[in-house]
Amino acid sequence: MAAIIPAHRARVTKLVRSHGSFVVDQVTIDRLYGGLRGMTVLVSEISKVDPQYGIRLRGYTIQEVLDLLPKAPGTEYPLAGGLYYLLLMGEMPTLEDALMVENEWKARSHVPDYVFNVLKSLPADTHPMTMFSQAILSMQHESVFARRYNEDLQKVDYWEAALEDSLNLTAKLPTIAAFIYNLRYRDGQFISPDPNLDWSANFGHMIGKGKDSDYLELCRLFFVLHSDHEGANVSAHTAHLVGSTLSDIYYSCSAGINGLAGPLHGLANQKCLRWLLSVRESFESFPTRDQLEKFASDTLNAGKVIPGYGHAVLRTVDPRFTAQLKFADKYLPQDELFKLVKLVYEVVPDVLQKTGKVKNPWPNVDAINGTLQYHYGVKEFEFYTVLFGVGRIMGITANNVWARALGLPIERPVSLTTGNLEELTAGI
Ligand code: NMX
Ligand code: MLT
Repeated sequence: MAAIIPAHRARVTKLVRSHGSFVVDQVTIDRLYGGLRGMTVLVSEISKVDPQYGIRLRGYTIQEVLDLLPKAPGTEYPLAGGLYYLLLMGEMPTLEDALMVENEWKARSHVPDYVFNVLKSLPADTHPMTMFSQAILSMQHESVFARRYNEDLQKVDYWEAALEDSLNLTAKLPTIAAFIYNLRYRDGQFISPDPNLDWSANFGHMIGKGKDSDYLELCRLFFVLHSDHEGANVSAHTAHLVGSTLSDIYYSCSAGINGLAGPLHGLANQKCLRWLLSVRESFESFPTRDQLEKFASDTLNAGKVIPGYGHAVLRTVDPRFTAQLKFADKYLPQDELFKLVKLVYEVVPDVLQKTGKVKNPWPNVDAINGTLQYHYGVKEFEFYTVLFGVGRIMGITANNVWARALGLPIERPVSLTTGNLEELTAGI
C-alpha cells in the first residue's frame, strides 16, 4: 500500500484542483426528506453499485470476483484473504498474496479473554448483534491508531496505523462470531481455530461444523458476498462518518454494526427467514402460487414489508442473491425451504409491482442467505446478521484505511429546518 498510495493521492489532488467545482448531483427538497436516496454524496475507492448490474468490487462483478479470486487447494470458493487484498490494493491477488493476508490474520487472531468476559456478563438473551457490537467496542483500547495519535502520529501516516487496527480486528472476527454463537446456542463450548483452515472456513470449524466441507464452502461464499456494497449503505456510511472524526476502527466498526442491525438493512435476513417459515407453517403442504400471492398481499396489507425484496439503489435482481441461488441449486436443490425461496422469487416481484410504489421489486442478498444457513443447521436466525457483519467489516475497514490514506476530513454537512426551507421557497 505504501507503494500505491502516493500516486492515488496525486490523482485526487489533481482531480480536485482541476474540477473541484464540477456539479455531480443536486440537493432537492424531496431528497432532503427522502433519506438522500439516489443522491451521490460520498467517495469510496472500494466498490460501486450499478443499479442495473449490481455491485462491482474494485471493478469486478460478483461472478468475476468468485471466478478470479484465488482458492485454497481442493476448494471451490475464494479465500477471504484474497478478497481483502483486492479491496485494499485494487488489484486481483495471486494465491501468494491471498495467503499473505490469511497468514497475517492467523498471527493476529488471538482474542483477549476480557472480550469473552464482556460477552458472558451480558443477559443471556441479548441479541447477537448487540453482543457483536459490544465485543468490537470492548477492544477499542487495543487501537494502535488511538495510541499513536496520542503520541506522534503524522497525518501522512494515519493509514498505516489504521491498517494495523484493521488487520488486528478482522483477524479476530471469526473467533468472536463463533464465540457468540457457541455461548448463545451451544452451551458455551469453545473450539480453537484450526491453523490449517482459512479465515472463512475457521468460523464453520469453530461452531462445530469443521467436518462439513459443504458448509465451509458456504462460509467462504457468504463472507465474500457480504463484504461491501459501495460506501453509502447504512453500515458503511455510519462507519465512515464515525471514522471521519478520527475515531479508530473499533469505534467505527461497532457503530457500523449497530446500523446493520436494523430490519431495513442487515436484519432483513433474520426477518426473511422468519417470514419464509411463517409461510411454511401457514399451509399444510407446499403452497400454490395463488396461496403464496395471497400470503404476500396479506403481509403488505398488514403494513409490513416483505423482507429480502427491494433496494434503495439496485433496480435488478441482486447478483449476490443469484450467486447464492447457484450455490443452493448445486448443494441443496431438494431443500424444501430453498424451493420456497424459488417460488417466492417467482411470485413476489409481481405482487410488489402491483403496489405501484415499490421501485425495485426484485430480491436482494437477504432473500436467501438465511435459508442456506438454515439448511446446514444454523437455525438460530437471530444470529444471521452477525455473519453479514463479519463480512461487512472487511469492506468497512478497507474503506477506512483509504479514507485515512487520502486524508479525508471530518464529514459535516449542514442541516436546515422546515421553516428554513419554507422561507427559501416562499413566493416561488
Ligand atoms: N415490501 C413492502 N414494501 C416495500 C418493499 C418491500 N420489500 N420495498 C419497498 N417498499 C415500499 C417502501 O416501504 C415505500 O413505501 P412507503 O412509500 O409507503 O414508505 C415504497 O415501497 C417505496 O420504497 P422504495 O423507494 O422502493 O425503497 P426504499 O429505498 O425506500 O427502501 C428498502 C429500500 C431496502 C429499505 C426496502 O425495499 C425494504 O424495506 N425492503 C425490505 C427490507 C429488506 O429487504 N432490507 C434489506 C436491504 C438489503 N440489506 O441487506 O441491507
Ligand atoms: C448492503 O449490502 O449494504 C445492502 O444491500 C444495502 C444497501 O446497499 O443499501
